[in-house]
Amino acid sequence: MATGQLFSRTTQALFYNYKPLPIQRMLDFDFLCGRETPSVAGIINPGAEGFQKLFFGQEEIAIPVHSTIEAACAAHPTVDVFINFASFRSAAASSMAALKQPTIRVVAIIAEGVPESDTKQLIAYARANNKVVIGPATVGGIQAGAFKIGDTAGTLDNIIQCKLYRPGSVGFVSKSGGMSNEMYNTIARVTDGIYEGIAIGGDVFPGSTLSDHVLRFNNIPQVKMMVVLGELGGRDEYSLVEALKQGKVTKPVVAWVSGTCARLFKSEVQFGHAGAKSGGELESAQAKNQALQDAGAVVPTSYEALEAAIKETFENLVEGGKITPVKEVVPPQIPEDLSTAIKSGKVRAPTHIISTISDDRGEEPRYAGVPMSSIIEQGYGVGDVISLLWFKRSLPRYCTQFIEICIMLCADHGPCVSGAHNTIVTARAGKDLVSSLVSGLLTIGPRFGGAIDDAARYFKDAYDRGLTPYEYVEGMKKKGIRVPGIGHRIKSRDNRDKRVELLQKFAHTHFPSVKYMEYAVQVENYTLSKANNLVLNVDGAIGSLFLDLLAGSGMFTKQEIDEIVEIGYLNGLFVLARSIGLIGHTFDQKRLKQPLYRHPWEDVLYTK
Ligand code: Q5B
Repeated sequence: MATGQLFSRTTQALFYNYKPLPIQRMLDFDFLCGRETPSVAGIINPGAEGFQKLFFGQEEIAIPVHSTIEAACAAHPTVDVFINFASFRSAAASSMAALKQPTIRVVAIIAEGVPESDTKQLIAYARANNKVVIGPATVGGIQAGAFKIGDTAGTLDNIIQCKLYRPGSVGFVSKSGGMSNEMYNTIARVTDGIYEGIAIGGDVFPGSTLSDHVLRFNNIPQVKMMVVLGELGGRDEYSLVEALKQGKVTKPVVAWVSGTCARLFKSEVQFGHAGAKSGGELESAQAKNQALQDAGAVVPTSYEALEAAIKETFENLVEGGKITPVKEVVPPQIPEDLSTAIKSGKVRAPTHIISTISDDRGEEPRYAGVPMSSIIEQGYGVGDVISLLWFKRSLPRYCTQFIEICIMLCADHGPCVSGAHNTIVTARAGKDLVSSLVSGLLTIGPRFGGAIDDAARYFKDAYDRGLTPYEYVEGMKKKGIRVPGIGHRIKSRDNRDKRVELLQKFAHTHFPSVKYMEYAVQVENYTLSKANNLVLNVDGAIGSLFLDLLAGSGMFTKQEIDEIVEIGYLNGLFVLARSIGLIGHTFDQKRLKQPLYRHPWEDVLYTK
């Protein structure tokens, strides 16, 4: 293993697998330490590329996302740390790929459950190539005031409490990540704090060992003493014992091997980590503690006494002039996330959107308060769903049936109408479904299909004001406005529109009143006296009948009816209905493999 510093205030890492939380925690730590550059230079998200927005202090930054380890390393040649958040299934392969990159020096593997045979290969490769593996099954490590791996040291509050935003004099190494959090706290209480802390992970074969890190700390001038937290099981601690005996460790070491309670159990005990099981006597916590003490480490009598032992060792170094405790600094305040602040009730923020018709936040979506399961279980139809989402209420069955009839009758009117023509031409130009659909929809307007709202507006105004059909039609003529809902290209007195007849028949049977429709028929009688094709068309029939529905159902106030007419809800019926046909025309053209449409020259009058 390389000796000396693993990290610095300028170290940058590549983060494997997109995990927003630990990355944000690293960036928040950077800000707390006053780093100038973010410690995460790039993210590797297999198969995805682009940028991820995250916060660096108060500022939003875009971190590049790469789809492969090779691409990420090529794009960030100065990055030498690889933080691997892959699952146990892919952690070994991705770690090996990272180790093989010439620029990568340190690989931290977070996953638990990496096969031991795979880890052994990683260790062998790292040793042979002078690289460092931290983990697997680790939270990572931290160099106080400089660089932090993923979730190491927990929340920002904990990091501040443990003074990890600035370097102290203690090098700490432990097997357990959870216990290292506890120890950061203990060490901050009784010393000037951590210089560097590493959790090597609880597997039987850790990528780097306790003694690897102690020997490395021994070479770092800023580290004045070491604290080691081992655990029962395995023989890792004995390599530290050897190093101590051989005089390779020149700085004071305070050590404790936890798991002394294992002897209270009658049979072999397996603790949380894969490697933490009581094996033979040599692997017991007692034996390892004794060996460490014999080799010269300061070993307390219990875990409870560890804090006092660290304190005493530190104070001796201060007294001996070997440590000048660091000057305290006040870390900057990390801006709180808006969502967290709102949750805690500290701030309020205005919303940017207001919505009243549906809600997808609960267990199931709701349309105007009605849960999806009721919609299905109670046999709601499309008309009911339209009632809920457009009118925000459940309408009586005859009303929703009327809506459904409108949708069915207007779904299509052959390939020759404006909308279908446009859709067909677009589909034949090779465009996709949505383009073909909207190109047809865009023709819906005052002349084609989109006269329903105006028909309702003008019929209502004329009827409510008591105008005779003559006064109404002639008044419109004076204003130069065609009567909306009247007239058709192919329908006439002698070739009535069947759709209009069907709508009228339904309304006569089910509606309490059809006064607006009857007025529209009187208007039609008058316009037919002018020209044969000035019939009440499908738009006029729907417009006038919807006025009857609104007024006669008793479900709407006068004010609400005025608003519906004023806003113009009713063209929506044609838009919705005709979308069905236009989609059909798109599929039809594609199915028939129709070529690009070109209008024939003979059908164009070329003139000057
Ligand atoms: N004249 C629909 O016109 C059409 C008059 C009028 C007073 C009128 C026309 C019109 C109002 C809008 C309307 C919905 C453009 C129609 C639909 C869906 C569809 C379509 C499909 C489907 C037809 C000849 C003479 C002129 C005009 C006069 C015409 N309409 N006067 N009020 N409303 N209607 N649209 O046949 O003296 O010669 O100058 O704008 O309700 O879109 O199937 O095709 O399901 O897809 O082209 O059913 O009526 O008649 O323009 O040559 O006019 O009649 O002023 O008089 P035409 P034009 P003059 S349903």
